[in-house]
Amino acid sequence: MSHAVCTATYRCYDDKADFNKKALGIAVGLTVGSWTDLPEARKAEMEKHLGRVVSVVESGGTEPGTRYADIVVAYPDVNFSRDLPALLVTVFGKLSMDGRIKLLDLDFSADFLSAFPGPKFGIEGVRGLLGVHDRPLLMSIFKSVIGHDLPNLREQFYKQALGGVDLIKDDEILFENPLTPLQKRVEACMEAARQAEAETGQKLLYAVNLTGPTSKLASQAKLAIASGANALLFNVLAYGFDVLHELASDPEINIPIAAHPAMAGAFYPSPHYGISAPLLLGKLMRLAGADLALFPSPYGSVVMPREENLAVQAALIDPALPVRTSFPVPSAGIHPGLVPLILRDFGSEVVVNAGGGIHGHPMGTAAGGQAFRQAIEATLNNVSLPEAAAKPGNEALRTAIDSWGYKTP
Ligand code: 1AE
Repeated sequence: MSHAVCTATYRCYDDKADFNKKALGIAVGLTVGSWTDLPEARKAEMEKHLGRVVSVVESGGTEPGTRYADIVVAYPDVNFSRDLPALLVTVFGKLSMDGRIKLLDLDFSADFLSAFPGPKFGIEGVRGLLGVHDRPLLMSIFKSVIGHDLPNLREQFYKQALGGVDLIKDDEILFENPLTPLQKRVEACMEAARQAEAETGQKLLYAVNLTGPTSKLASQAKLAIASGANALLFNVLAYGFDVLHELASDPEINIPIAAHPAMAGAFYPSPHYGISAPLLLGKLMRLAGADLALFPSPYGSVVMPREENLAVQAALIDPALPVRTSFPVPSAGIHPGLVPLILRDFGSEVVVNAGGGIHGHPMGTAAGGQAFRQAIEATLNNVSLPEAAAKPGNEALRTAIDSWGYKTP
């Protein structure tokens, strides 16, 4: 009789190991513990709990450190509850500390997936809230937030909003603090958003950083909403995927959640250890309910290889996963001169996101946003950035590319 399973794909490096034996050790060791020593009657009872090796594909050379195998193991659903902590501890709990092994991917049974509503808004929902359907979105990140008071933050917000951005997010290092407490921060920033909208006619979402002890997060989120918040930022990896899942599943938290990747570097960059970027920052973020998922780009200051980056994007929008898509937000060190590369790689379903690339604009913060919007418009119209920058009215873009340069795809 076949049972529902979730499968894990690992890459295991070892110069000498018998990889088939290693795979069997994982499948048995992480499920029933031991198999051959069991009496026949017990084997029959335990069969439904037994992990199975699906495949072992060996690769690499004879040079030391290059021999590896990709191992796929199926884990019976009956062994774990329908939550990510249970699945992650099953497939990569103790194993994550046992030699050079990296978790590359997870595939979930339909029954396991049924416990996950995924993002409440996703790409379409976020676009719907903003009323923008025909271009990539633009997000601006607050910079210089610690030690600033409310009037200062409000002014920064207003200038960002005047630049034509669609979203503004808190910096991830802005926590609950006496100068700009959550409720007052939301009230001040949303007031600035209304003031800017009266001038620009443009709606925007403000993703306020949801912080503090886990037990208070849901009530803080509801307080933010009651104060007028229309989006949240959340440092998912510091809290765990299950916390995002709880927040995203709460019917009263009915605003988009942007997932920040802080701490992800502790998990994905090694070829030998941790969890792959597409799984960590793509599939799991989406399953747990991220409406927008931030991750490093291949072009900016914190760099992820392009192939890996596109695999993160693919996981966020893969139609095979039966939940809404998450907006890909390649980030860190982005400036207007990189827009053609971002749009080449991500198409239109992307949020262009910048902090320093907006606030550091020589003509000021509002011009920083305008330069990005001009770069996006030019690229969508197949106009090169230097050509667009030479046009009347595009001084902001001209100054940006004079400052930071530009890249042609
Ligand atoms: C990968 C996350 C990027 C981020 O949160 C951030 O603050 C970027 O700032 P800039 O654009 O590098 O200044």
